[in-house]
Amino acid sequence: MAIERTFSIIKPDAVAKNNIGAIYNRFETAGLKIIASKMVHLSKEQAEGFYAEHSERPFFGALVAFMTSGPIMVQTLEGENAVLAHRDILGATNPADAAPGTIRADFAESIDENAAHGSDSVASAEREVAYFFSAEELCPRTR
Ligand code: RTP
Ligand code: MG
Repeated sequence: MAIERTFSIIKPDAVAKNNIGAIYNRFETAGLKIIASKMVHLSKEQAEGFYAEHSERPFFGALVAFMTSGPIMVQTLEGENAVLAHRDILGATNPADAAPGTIRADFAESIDENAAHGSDSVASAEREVAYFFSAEELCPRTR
C-alpha cells in the first residue's frame, strides 16, 4: 500500500462546537498522521478559489458563505492510502446518509454544515495541500 498525503478541513460548524480535538483523535486513531496544521479564517476569494470546481452548482453561494462564516482548521494528513482512508472515516457528504461512527454522522448537522472536508483523489489532495501550505510547512514523520 502506498503512503499518501491528503488534505483535511475542520469546517466552521465543528470549530464553533469545540470539536477540533475530537476530530483530530479520529485521524490519529485511524493511523493518519498530522504533518501540517493551522487555523485560518477564509476570505470570500480564498473560499471561491478552493471550491472553484463547484462554481456553477446551485449550492455554491451558500457553501462560500458557510466556509467564510468562522475560523477553520486546515491539515495535511499522511498515511497508508490516506485519501480513501480519510474519506472512509469522514462518511457521506450528507450526514443523514453517513455510516454510524463516522465524523459526519457524529459531528455534522446537515449537508450544508457537514463538519469536515477531505480530498477526493490524490490529484485533488496535491492541489489542496499546496493551496494552504508551503513545502516548508509540511513536516514528514521519520517515526
Ligand atoms: P467536501 O468536498 O467538503 O469534502 O465534501 P464532498 O466531497 O463529500 O462533497 P462535494 O460534492 O465536494 O461538495 C462540497 C460541499 O458542498 C456542499 N454540498 N451541498 N446541497 C447540496 O446538494 C450540496 N452538495 C454538496 C457540502 O457541504 C459539501 O461538503
Ligand atoms: Mg469534495
